[in-house]
Amino acid sequence: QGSSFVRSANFPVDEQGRVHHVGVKPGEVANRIITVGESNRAWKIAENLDGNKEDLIVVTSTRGFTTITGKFNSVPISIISIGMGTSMMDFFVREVRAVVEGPMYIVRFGSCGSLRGDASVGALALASEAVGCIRNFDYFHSDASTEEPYLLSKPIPGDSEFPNLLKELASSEEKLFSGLNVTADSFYSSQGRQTGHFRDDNETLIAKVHKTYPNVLSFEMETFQLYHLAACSKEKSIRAYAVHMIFADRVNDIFLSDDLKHVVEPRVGKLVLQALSKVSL
Ligand code: R1P
Repeated sequence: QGSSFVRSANFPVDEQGRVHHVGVKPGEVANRIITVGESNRAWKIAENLDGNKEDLIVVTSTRGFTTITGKFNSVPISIISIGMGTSMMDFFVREVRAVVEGPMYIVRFGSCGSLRGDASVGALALASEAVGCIRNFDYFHSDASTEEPYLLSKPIPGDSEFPNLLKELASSEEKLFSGLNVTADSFYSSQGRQTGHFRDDNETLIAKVHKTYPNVLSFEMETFQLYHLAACSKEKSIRAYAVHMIFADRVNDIFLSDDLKHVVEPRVGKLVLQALSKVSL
């Protein structure tokens, strides 16, 4: 005997109103959200929430999303880990928008590579604006292609309220840099990494990025999708910003040590919570 509940193919939710991939339903997500890549990072930030772990609403989905909702200094906040890439950001923003009422403020707290020699590992890269960088599949279709192997979009700005609050609240310990973020559709080819095994034709990509956008600061894999969807949200119901810990110094070829990560991540996670709890909604 099947259930009489009919699930729409257009925007599937289950009998309880849970969205198909993130797995949350109305009432389980706050209007202020910190999104991260790793569930470990989400739990570290959640340690700062009011009360005990048992007071939190926690939803884990089989598609790799973890949502933790509670309060920080009595302000409702959700921390959501989404994994990696623009597809996961798209699932997250669209499905969570569908279950939250009213205006939303989404802050991505991620990691990135730095394209500026003075902004090295352990520092913070604020994404004042973001562009998309995609592998141009048609270029690789034929050897005689006249196309460019990688395409860069136009920039989209982040909201200004969160970074101003973050700068006000940050201690002198934080090394803050602000600049353009490039959101790539691969950790490897479209971030100019040389890996062998595949034809990537990306040897000049980083130089092209610098030439096109002299204020470039960071490379990562989600922020442009977040800024793009915020800009396309009807009645501008979503405002968004991204702050990244620099894990990879691409200029000097240095990767963050685990020891430094374990110091920076919880410290900045708390700072992000403090700033997000103060944004106007
Ligand atoms: C790649 O290692 C991942 O790390 C960065 C990239 O954007 C990509 O998701 O961000 P997160 O640390 O937030 O996952």
